[in-house]
Amino acid sequence: MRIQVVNPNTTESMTALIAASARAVAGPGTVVDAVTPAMGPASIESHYDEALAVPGVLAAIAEGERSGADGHVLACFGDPGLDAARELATGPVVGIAEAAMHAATLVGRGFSVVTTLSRTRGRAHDLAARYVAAGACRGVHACDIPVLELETDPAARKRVVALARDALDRDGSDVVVLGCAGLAALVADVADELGVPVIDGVAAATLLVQSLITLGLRTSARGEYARPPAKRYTGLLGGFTTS
Ligand code: 5HY
Repeated sequence: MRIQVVNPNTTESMTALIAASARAVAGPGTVVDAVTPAMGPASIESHYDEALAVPGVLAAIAEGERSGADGHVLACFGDPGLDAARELATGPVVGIAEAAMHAATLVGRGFSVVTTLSRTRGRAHDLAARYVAAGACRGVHACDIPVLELETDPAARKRVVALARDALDRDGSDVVVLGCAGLAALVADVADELGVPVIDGVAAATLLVQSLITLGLRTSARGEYARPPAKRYTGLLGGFTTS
């Protein structure tokens, strides 16, 4: 099977990190195609970034469909464009926040999210309210390291571990969810230091899509996720016109 893993931001080094996390868990019969959108923000740290990431994500989903992808992962913790992507896809589409939060509820009673900028905490709470039962997400905490500095900041690892430890104590939680695709490389460090399940959404989403495909499950084309109605789009979005 072929799983397309879309990095919704346009930073190639993050796409490479995401690809490594996905390929580390994918089964022997699974090919992971990691892609960077042709347009969009260098990183996603605000509602504005998230909105402007969606056209590039949808173009990547459409291209993946044309090239035979059996399913898709949206590898940004805001799950940008998830529902619209499901309207374009035949196979399953899973966001990394969605997968990580669901996985967290299967291995603990309450989880804490550790993410990047404080301003994105509200989005994580909104997604938790959509994906999991009330009370499952006990708190969202930000290390306030910009997404693109996670790879270069020598203090990132230490700060993320300390924040996760503090989050577990303050929230009374027993699982940590890493709230950024760029944190995937720290999953083992945080788990070893804290001795609790730590979940990287890239790996969780890759295996969830792989499992759904193995089960023969595709996105339902009946009702809300049916293909969008034919529409003319103008200006910069002219290329999205559907017939
Ligand atoms: C991500 N931004 O996973 C999110 C992290 C965030 O460019 N990739 C990004 O803070 O929402």
